[in-house]
Amino acid sequence: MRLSHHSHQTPSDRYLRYRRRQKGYVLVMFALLLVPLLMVAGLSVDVGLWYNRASDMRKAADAAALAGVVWLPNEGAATTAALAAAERNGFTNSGTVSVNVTTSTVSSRRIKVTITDSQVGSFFYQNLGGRKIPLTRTSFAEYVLPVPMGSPRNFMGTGLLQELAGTGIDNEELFMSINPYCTDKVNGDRHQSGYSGGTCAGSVNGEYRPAGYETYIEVPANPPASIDVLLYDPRYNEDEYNTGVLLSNTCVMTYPGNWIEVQAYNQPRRLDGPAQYQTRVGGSWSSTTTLQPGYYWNFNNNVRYRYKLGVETCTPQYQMEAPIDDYRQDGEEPYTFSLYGADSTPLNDSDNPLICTATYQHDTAFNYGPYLSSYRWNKLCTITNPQEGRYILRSRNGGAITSPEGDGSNQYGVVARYINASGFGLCDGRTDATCPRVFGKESLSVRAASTATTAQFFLAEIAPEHTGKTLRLELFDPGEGGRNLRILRPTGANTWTRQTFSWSAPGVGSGTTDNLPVQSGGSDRFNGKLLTIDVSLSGYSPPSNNNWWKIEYEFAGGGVTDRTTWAASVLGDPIHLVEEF
Ligand SMILES: [Ca+2]
Ligand SMILES: [Ca+2]
Ligand SMILES: [Ca+2]
Ligand SMILES: [Ca+2]
Repeated sequence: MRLSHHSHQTPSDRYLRYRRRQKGYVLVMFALLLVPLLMVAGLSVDVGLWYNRASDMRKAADAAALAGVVWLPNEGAATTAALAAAERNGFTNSGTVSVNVTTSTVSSRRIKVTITDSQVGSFFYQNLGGRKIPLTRTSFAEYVLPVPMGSPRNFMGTGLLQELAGTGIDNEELFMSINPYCTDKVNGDRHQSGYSGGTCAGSVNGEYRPAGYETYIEVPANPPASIDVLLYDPRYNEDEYNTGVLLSNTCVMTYPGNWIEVQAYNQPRRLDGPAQYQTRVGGSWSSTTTLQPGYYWNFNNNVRYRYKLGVETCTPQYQMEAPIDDYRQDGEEPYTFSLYGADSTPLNDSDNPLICTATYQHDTAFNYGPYLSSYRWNKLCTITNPQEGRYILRSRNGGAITSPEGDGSNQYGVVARYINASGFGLCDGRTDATCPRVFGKESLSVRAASTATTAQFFLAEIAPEHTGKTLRLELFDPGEGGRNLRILRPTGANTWTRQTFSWSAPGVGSGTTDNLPVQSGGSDRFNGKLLTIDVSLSGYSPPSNNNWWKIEYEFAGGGVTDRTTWAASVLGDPIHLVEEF
């Protein structure tokens, strides 16, 4: 009996035959698909290569944009720095690669870097008839500068001098100010008080800054001349200074000239200069009096006079110039002012070269005035051949306990004046592009002093590129003796309006308002306290000719006075990549 072939097959045999058929099929299919498979594999390698190349280009463009943007608005320097950064990351303008740097028309602080490689290579695609492909990557970066504070002009802290000097500029009614090291922090100096809780007593002030406060002198492009850096009363001294407005001149004159005797009665004489004058009494001449120049109608033969011929020695009498410093206790603290140059690392303020430094003792002589109706001026130094960029003025107290321990506040001011300027050489950066602006860098220690019941002070410059962000103000120890505090935003060249803000102060409270009372139950709410104010800049669009915000104090009566430290910042990274512009 012949069994069918199939009847002898086991399941295992069938499987093996099936596998043989399949193996052949796979081999055929593999052969058929080999070329497309290789193409796909090759393409995926190419895509990987292109991806890596694009990623490298992106990183280089980002790095170049970030490196270049800090140099704006100096486009030449920005381009140089951006190209150097691109080169460090492997991309230079050569062969098929181009690196292109342009600036924004929207903001002077934005940059665009485009890196293009027109011939990105291929391993497989090209061999199969494809071409090399072009790749382009673009990065945008923005540099948000520290918020300028305190002044839009080339001076800050001149207090009450402007109107005295007849400049036509309203008094600032604001002095820059640094308290002696031992003055209790509760008196308003956030970063130069050594202690909190007493006169060099209590706890160490953890916010003390050994370098002091920083003021920028911002030199514009193509400055027309060297710049004198002038300090108004930098020394700490409560003495009146006995110069100022000339009241009279008491002169001692030497008279070697001959006496002229009058020979007749009622002889008119014209005296062309001061003259000594005597009358005859009996056989001798009387004591001497002085006659001023002018007509004398009734000389007679009992008088004689003579003109001076020698040098006139005069003792001028001046109006005493009132001090601007405040004392509770005389500590004769020295104060040091140091000026650092603009340099090639604008992001790093710690490496700028020292140009000049001076330490003022309580009795250091003034050496520059009269200027702006005051003799209380010292010239720190002259910036010769100034460069575009920000110079840094650091000012600080002695930084050590004095004996006796100084307790008060040292008021001062700063002017940056072109040496060839006419008149007082004052200017406003809002209307004068050549004005070397003087302003506080992020933090400003001041003494407000106004005779008005309500007074406004320049607080901070908030440029339009901050739109959509949050302005943070920190006011330390604001408003003792006052009634209300307000923040004003610009609405025109010389107009402002109240801004609603949210506020908080530890141990005091928080809220939202456009008019913040600084008193509560007869006591000062913010004495020794840090008041933090946040302002939404959503939709912020300042007038083109005025980006300056103000702070307004309303006092119940008398003048506005406040020793305080302000800070302003826009929340967010100072330098960052942006989507586009
Ligand atoms: Ca206080
Ligand atoms: Ca630097
Ligand atoms: Ca002073
Ligand atoms: Ca205060």
